[in-house]
Amino acid sequence: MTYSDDVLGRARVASDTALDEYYQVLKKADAGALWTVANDIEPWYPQPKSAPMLWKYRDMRPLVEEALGLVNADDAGRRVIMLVNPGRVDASAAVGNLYTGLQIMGPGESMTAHRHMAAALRFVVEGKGAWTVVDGQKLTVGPRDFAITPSGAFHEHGNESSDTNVIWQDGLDIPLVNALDAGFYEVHPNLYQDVDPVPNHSYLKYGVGQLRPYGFEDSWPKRYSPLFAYPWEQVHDALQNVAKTSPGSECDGYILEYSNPITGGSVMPTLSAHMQMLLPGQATKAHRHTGSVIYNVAQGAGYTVIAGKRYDWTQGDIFCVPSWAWHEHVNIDPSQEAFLFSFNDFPVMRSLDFWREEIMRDNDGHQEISE
Ligand code: 1HN
Repeated sequence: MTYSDDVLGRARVASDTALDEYYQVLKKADAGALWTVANDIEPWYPQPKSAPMLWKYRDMRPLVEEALGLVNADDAGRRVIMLVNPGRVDASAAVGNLYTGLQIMGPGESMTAHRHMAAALRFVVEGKGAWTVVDGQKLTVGPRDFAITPSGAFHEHGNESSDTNVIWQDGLDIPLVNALDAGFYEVHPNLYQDVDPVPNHSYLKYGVGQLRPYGFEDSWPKRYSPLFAYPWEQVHDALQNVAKTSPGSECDGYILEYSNPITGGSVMPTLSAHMQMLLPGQATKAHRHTGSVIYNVAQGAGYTVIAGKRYDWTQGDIFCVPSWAWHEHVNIDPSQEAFLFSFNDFPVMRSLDFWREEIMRDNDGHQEISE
């Protein structure tokens, strides 16, 4: 494929008065001439409306805390500050078809249960005492833990600490669900779920790494993971271990996907998530792929070059990579690893056969940095 804009075989009808009048007539008939839009609606390669973005936690945290004093969580439904891409304001998307926000819960707060078509995931940024009840199972989550709230699963949550706020990042596929006009929403008929008396039930049953639950397959017909929460310590140890065994990925350092223990696949049909580790001083090579990614800096300091521009990050910062944008990561700390949590819509890309990836081979695999 070539990426030139001016070639035979592409729409190139010059405008004239007769045509302009004809276009007006078509418009009145709720119709249009394909050749006036063909090159835009069938680009040579993905042309996301989303820009690469970086939201610094030191800027966002005070704004999120301000909401605590301004709105009651249950009045708001959820007390969430969304991160909105300037190119995707209409869809409330942070990038592509992914939504993200920072949710704050004060000590002792709790919210009522609901469910919706959109799938959600959480990554805890700070605070102890957070819990969520998903499908009737209570999960307790702390900093850097990851949890899922699959499509159609009732969920409610709160903060049972007496003195600290909890801030977690929500990730949802809302823009995708809305693009497909498939959104449903339901408040729990009793406002709260009946809760399984065993906390962290899904972890006790399915969270045992290489020990595959035997004989439970038939009882889990759902397409999402039966394991709802993934503790940070395990992910951290697994990354340290895998780093002893191989040089890792040239574009991602050491990277693990949170997976469904029954299938080995992504945690949900529309969203997947990763944790990756960059060794002290490590610089990866650039690649680009279809699918959008939102990162949360779990630990460390460094920068990511996205589409030729450098974005410096430190713990708690959130940044995004639009589909098909070149990106490469650098850990600037010479003595400590950096950890990047991320989530993406790769399962959608793969299930529709839309997945494409390219590794940069020019310039020793690195982008020219423009600013
Ligand atoms: C939602 O249900 C939650 O349950 C958070 O915490 C953010 C954003 C859009 C739609 C539903 C939650 C959400 C959301």
